[in-house]
Amino acid sequence: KYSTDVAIENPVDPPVEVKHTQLLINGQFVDAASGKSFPTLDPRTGDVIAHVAEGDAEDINRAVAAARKAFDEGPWPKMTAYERQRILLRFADLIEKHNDELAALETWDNGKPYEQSAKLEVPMLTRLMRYYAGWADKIHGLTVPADGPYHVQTLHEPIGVAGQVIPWNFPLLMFGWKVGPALACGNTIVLKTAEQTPLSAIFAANLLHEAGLPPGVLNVISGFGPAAGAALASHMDVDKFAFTGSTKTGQFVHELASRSNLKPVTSELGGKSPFIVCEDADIDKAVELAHYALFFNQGQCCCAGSRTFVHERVYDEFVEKSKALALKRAVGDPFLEGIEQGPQVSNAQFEKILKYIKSGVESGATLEAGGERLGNKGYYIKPTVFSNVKDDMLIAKDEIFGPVQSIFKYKDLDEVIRRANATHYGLAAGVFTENLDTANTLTRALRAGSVWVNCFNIFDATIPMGGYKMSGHGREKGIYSLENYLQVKAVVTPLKNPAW
Ligand code: TXE
Repeated sequence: KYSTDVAIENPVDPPVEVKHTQLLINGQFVDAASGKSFPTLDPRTGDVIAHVAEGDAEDINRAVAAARKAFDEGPWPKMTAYERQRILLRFADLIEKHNDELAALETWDNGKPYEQSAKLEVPMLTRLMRYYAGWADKIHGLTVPADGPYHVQTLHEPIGVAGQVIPWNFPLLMFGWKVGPALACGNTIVLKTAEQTPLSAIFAANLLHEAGLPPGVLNVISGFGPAAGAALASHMDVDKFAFTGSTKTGQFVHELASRSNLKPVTSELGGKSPFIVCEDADIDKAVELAHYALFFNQGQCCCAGSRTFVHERVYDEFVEKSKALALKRAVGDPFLEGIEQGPQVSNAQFEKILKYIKSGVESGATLEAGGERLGNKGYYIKPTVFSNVKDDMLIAKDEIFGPVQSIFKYKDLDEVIRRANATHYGLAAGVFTENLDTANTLTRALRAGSVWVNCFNIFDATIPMGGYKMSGHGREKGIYSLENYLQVKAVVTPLKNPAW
């Protein structure tokens, strides 16, 4: 069953030291203007890992001024695209070199399995940086065949100073998704990390300077949302804002951005993604993928397959097998080998999830597995499975963001399409069938930014990701992410001799 022994009561020593805890402004590590700091906690114990400088509006002002200067006076936007590309490539090499150190910081601060950080996420960050380095010298405008005696061309220019606020569930990947396209396009940046997980991004930003990034191009502020994040979203000198976090905060920052200087906003917000298992699906594979779709990263994924819809003919078998898989999941100290699930990121998230589990039981869903904390220390929760979940229950509607799988029963395709789409969210969906027509019908009918067929959680650097409806605006990764960081300028000049 769960790996409760030594692993939770006696946490192992993380194989890394914390080197950087200050703000990074204009290429220098500095304290917060207020002199304040806040503790970042180890989710395995609730103990303090380190005290980190606590940036607020004044530090945001300092960082924006540095980014403004680096943009307006250069050298960054004025360097050749090839020079920018080479810095990003050197950065990727440095990430690779420091893979294990970055992975250990990520796991210590966030609680995710070290193997996941070291073998999947840090390598994905390296890959992302090489991907965006590749774009740096391939961004250019068009020649336009306008009516009249004019030569018309478009210039694709960087938008300016980008403000970026990232969450705690994938601190390094969110850093990469935001910083990569902004830098490739020649922008400068002020990035605010999440207060739960400030450590890995400061380390990565320092490597980027080691790779040759000029001062002021990337400024990193640790701090809280209302003080630092809101100041960034509403700053008059910030030209573009990008946000990943909750839908509620997303609505707020969209408002701040528009009320200040109408800066464009891209946002990646919550989700309640359907995972649809048809009667002809390969059941064992679907059970495994549905489990992975929900439990990956302790269930703390914006695109988690948190509504598992299963056809009535295979429902009982599916529930039995899902329960068995959840009971087998290896939960424990994330630094130990073979651990699949660590603690939730914080006490607030831990409490929120336990409240949802209680509400699931009270509203009449069947608790098949888990349903309570694991051990007496830290923020561990047993992998939880509910069957007989009804659409009007709270656990069916709200984003739980934890290791809680909800399994629903359906009869036919039209019904499941209607129910899958009956949500304010629209981030992702999974479709499990061997029938091409069924797959085509579902992929077209589902209102979601990503539809994975017979697979899930495929996050390649080239694949765009983003939401329909209240899951956000715009796309990250892939070619589509570049337009978030570019202005298009139309340049029109008269032709002296239009015949030629
Ligand atoms: O989110 P917040 P929280 C969802 C998930 C989770 C819930 C709450 O359901 O349980 O949100 O998490 C910054 N102005 N997601 O409270 O508050 C904050 O400092 C500007 C889904 O952590 O949205 C952090 O950097 N910024 C999600 C970031 O916003 C503000 C990932 C996210 O915090 C701010 C995380 C403000 N007023 C949570 N207030 C996903 N889409 O992957 C906070 N922030």
